[in-house]
Amino acid sequence: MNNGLERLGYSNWQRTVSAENIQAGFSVARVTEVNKNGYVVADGEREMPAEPSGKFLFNAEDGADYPTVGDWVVIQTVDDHSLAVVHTVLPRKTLLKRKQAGRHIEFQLIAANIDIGLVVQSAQSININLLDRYFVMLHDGGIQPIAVFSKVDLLSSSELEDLRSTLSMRHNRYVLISSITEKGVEEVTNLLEPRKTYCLLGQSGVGKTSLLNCLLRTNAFKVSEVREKDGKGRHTTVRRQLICLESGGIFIDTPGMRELGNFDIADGLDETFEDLSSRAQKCRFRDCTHTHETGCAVIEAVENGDIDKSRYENFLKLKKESEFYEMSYQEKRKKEKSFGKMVKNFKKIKKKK
Ligand SMILES: Nc1nc2c(ncn2[C@@H]2O[C@H](COP(=O)(O)OP(=O)(O)OP(=O)(O)O)[C@@H](O)[C@H]2O)c(=O)[nH]1
Ligand SMILES: [Mg+2]
Ligand SMILES: [Zn+2]
Repeated sequence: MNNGLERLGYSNWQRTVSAENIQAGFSVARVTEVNKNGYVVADGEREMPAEPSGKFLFNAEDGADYPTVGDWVVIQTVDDHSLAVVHTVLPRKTLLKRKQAGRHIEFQLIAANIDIGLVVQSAQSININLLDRYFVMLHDGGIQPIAVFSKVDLLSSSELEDLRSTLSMRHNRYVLISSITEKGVEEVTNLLEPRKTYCLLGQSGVGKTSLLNCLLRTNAFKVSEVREKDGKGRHTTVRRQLICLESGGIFIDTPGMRELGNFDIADGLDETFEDLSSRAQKCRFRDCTHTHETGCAVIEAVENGDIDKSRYENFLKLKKESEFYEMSYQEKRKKEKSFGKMVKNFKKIKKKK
């Protein structure tokens, strides 16, 4: 195997699971970019545009079959390496996707073969519940999450202290950074492991690309102001791209997501809310929903202040949502109305308390 592929993150695991898919005359490459015209792949020596073979297109059944950034693919190069034809997407170690609501439940692929997800939020407007959603999504996909709070240069020292104490109530791993003063950037650099793939996630304008530029020590990638008035701020990063750092870490920058969409998250829930799920084992009833039951160890912990109330509420919300999306589309349609009612009732109960 060539060293170039290793530098792009080709691991022993990948090599083992891919062996039977690679025939003589074909080679392996990684998808480094998805843009509106197609793909770009890298084989460790060169980068080239790529397109799926006719057979590939014929066999692809849904969106998840197509290559996404971070994928390892089997290619054949043509015209003296000026183009790669993609024949197969190799088995994925992890896949980051979100569900799009619609007639059929469809997935939008975000990136593949990510080891660590960096969820970026501006320290000025932290949304812990949204952060929990990202963590659940990442855990569910077998990806290790780290929270990055950016733009700390915009906080006063007392605001920074408040932020630290809010975060101490949570169980998330986090870093505070500023791409302007470079505070915390070294901490991020020290976290990075060579040949591991990192993905920058988070809403538009939070400073994902700015952080990447800091890590790269360049201004290679375009960043721009958020349009404050309507909060819409065009997406500056419009392609998903994979970039290798000198330190050996591999980064995928993504366009900001305005919404996370809905996702199937049962497994990720337990990991993200490990403090709650470990208590839940002490509930009197095995099928305890932790909403009203007597002998519920979770409610008890919330009441005596061991578990943050808003954290508990977000857990319940995400749990309901995950159960809801496990149902088939037909069932979903039927239950849509009663689900709405349920949420309303839940809110009423909360108000009464
Ligand atoms: N004060 C301050 N501004 C920052 C910092 N990081 C980024 N910004 C600014 O925030 C704006 C958006 O930054 P980007 O890096 O383009 O944000 P992004 O998350 O990549 O946005 P999309 O590509 O649209 O998803 C730019 O004007 C940056 O200069 C920071 O640490 N401090
Ligand atoms: Mg960007
Ligand atoms: Zn319980």
